[in-house]
Amino acid sequence: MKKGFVFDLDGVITDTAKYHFIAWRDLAKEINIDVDLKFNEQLKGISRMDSLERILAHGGRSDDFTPEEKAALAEKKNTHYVELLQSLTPADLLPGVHDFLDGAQANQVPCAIASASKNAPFILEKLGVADRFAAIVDPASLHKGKPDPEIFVKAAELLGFQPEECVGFEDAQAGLDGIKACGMYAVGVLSGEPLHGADITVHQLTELDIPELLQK
Ligand code: B16
Ligand code: MG
Repeated sequence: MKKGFVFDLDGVITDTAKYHFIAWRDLAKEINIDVDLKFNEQLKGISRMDSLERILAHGGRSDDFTPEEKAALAEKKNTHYVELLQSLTPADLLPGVHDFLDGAQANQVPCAIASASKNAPFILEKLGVADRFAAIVDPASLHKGKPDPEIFVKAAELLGFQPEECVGFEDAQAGLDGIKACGMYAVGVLSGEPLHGADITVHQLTELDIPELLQK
């Protein structure tokens, strides 16, 4: 019997990947690196600094910047990203999310957020669902990013459960690998790219029956 739900944010609760893309693309352009939508796929679920490192490697510029310059580049991207986030409203919840969170509440299943994003609390406020989550893992408190399972173990712990007692929801392969590595039941949320290793995949949370899911 499952007792808690652990959600990724970007790609599961809302689609912020499009804003990350615009902000990274514009930043990369300034340093003469081209980032397209296909490349952007591999940044999903990856932390801000790791995303920057991947972009620099992609452009063959890994050794061209000091740590201070890299921090400034990441900060610049984030400032642009946060500007883009200002337009978020509850209408930006992905289809079925609102009803699913209602269902979780009705079934007395506490929910947590396991997102690599340091902007998660702000995004949840803008979406009007911050009060639906009993816990939000602070990514700054982690030693390793996804695909390491640490963030999911921490989310379960904050809910007061073992990872095996939780269901994890992810749209990115890195996150899904983390969920499986700690023994959580994994729901893969498909958004184009195939996902490997999920216990079940859906296109929208509306496809799931909560009482049935809790029996897994
Ligand atoms: P920030 P998730 C991730 O969110 C995004 O998918 C990834 O593209 C981003 O780099 C990361 O958050 C960090 O975000 O720059 O806002 O701290 O999928 O783990 O919810
Ligand atoms: Mg995601």
